[in-house]
Amino acid sequence: MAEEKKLKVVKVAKAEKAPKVANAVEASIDKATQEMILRAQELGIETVFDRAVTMKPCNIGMQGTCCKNCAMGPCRLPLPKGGIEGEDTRKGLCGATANTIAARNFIRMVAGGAAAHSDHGRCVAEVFMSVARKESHDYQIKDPDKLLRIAPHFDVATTVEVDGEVKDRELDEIVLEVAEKALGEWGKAEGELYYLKRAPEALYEKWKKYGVLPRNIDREIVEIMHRTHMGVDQDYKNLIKQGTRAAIADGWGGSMLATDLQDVLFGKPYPIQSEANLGVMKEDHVNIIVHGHEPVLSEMIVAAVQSKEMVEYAKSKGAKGIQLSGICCTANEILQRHGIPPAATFLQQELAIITGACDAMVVDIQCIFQNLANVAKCFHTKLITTHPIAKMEQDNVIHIEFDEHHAMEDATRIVKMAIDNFGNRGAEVMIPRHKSSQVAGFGVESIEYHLGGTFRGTFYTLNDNIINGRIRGIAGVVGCNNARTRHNEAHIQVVKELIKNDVIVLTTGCNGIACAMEGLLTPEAAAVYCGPGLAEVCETVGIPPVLHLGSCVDNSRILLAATEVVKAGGLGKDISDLPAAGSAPEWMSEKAISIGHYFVSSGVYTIFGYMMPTSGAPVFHDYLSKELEKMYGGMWDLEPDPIKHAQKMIAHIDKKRVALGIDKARERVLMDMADRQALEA
Ligand code: SF4
Ligand code: MSK
Repeated sequence: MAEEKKLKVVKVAKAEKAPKVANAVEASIDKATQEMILRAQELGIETVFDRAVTMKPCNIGMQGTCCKNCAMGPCRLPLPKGGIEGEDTRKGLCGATANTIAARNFIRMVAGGAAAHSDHGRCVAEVFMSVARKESHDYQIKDPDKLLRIAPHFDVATTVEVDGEVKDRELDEIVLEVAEKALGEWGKAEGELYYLKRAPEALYEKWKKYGVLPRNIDREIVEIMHRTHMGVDQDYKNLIKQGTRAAIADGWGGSMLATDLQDVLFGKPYPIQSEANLGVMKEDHVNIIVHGHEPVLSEMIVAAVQSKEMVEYAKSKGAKGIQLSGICCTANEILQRHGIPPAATFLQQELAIITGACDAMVVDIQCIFQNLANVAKCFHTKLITTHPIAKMEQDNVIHIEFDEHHAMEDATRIVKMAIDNFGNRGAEVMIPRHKSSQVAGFGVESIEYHLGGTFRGTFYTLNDNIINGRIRGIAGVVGCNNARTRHNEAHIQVVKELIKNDVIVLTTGCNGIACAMEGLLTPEAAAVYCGPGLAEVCETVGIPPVLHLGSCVDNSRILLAATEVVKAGGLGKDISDLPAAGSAPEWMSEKAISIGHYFVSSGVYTIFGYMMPTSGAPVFHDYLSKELEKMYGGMWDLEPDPIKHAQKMIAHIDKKRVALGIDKARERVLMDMADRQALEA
């Protein structure tokens, strides 16, 4: 009924004036997305792609120079046409300069991103604590090995001396002590974050020298909100210093804690085969889609859909089974650990419902369009919010608040609701046939295993191949889609250009899903898309040229992988010495800014596509690149053109190869320990 009503309304509207809609081919490079944009338009259902045509962004906001931090504003300081000549006299009512305003806005974005990642981490730490206290019976410690790996970083002993004999400590004791220390990271009164010492020593010393060692996670975020309040910090250098401290608290704190504790609870990822794109949905199955970021509930949903009871129940309702898939980083979490296929990137979320085959979409936190509720109204889809901090105002949205104390019960209720809804589908289901195979599930440990082997158990082989030039360098390409740019185009062009030039790519987030949709996450892709050196390494070891490391919080895995490369030797003493670069070609979220800034502060050349929200304050904008590079060795850069973007990364990688004296090494040189020591000296 709802669909009929909607269609009628649109027909009337069309007769009066055809609404402006997106051109499907210009909106996305992906065939499934193009088909579904046209399908949505045929049904008269508006999507983000159409709204991007009808609503233009604010130019001054894009430049980062609109301040609304008090009721005397908003004060808008656009860059004059032709740029600034002479002194920059622009100021807000209070006298705030363009640099102050842009820096305040920028670090508020860092605060937003760091808060999102870290609050996610806090939720995981709370579940971890409930497991440690044996208050939650649906979760267990699945990966004691990972627990033992992280415990020493919290100064938690894993052995104990009894009568002069060293014995393994009880696991329960270790879990509880790690849980207490981990939870303390959000609000401890003294000291600094434990994990900072996991960084290369040279990097830790830089942070210390510049006074940016985070004290606790919450404090750094709160301090940003204080400093950016009207009339407080009015020096862009001092403002960005606090932005740096909060970003480090995200990357080496909240995000890294989220990743580690999730690995301990749910198991660390190992390479696993799967598929990607809307074509993973099945017409004759109950389709449940989980969307958002936290794996705490989705882990339970994975268990529930695989239970014999639920599968039988689905069959009793006429379905052949249950197809679980994901969107955004909840998808990446369950992909990495269970091989559950991602159905969609960020920009395809509405399209998943428009297939008409989504029986339930279960959302948790972050990157969820409120318009999902409007789209769901046109279909039978149950849209279920599950998190107390993320509800929707529309009356068709069901809220089932998830609680770790009865996790399996909540998950089963949700799965049952989806099964009961299977019979309510309308006649017109259209699932695009497109999907691709992928091998995902990489992490620091599995890279170590694949590229180092069990004998060495380190990153030596990777380093050797970088030193001998088969692998030119390492790139972290991550981040969102943005409806202001053609969906997936920059992601794919940047990655293809990098691997063509022998740069191995580590991916997370929606870039990972985009690469999977394009078929770049298979070992076979090496022969098709890579330069000869990288192709040879991938073929020998049997890995894809693009390694999927997981979700947004798993960018912390990239930091640790880079640290392992430093430790393995031969490539300098710090992350900033490595032939490495970071990129977010289609970024959109505040989390991307926080990630970008902790990459930069960790010594990584980091380039964004689309735009930087600092361009209206040229002095501050320059400071983010030139001055930060002098301090931390990493810098911000911007390049919207994907090929030039990748080329800038390669130029940086080559610059580092020259500095390391490995620029001429294109022939394979087998290094023995003496060679390595000579290089390290
Ligand atoms: Fe304007 Fe200053 Fe108020 Fe910002 S804080 S809105 S620049 S008066
Ligand atoms: S989901 S933050 S759109 S990567 Fe992590 Fe994708 Fe960006 Fe959300």
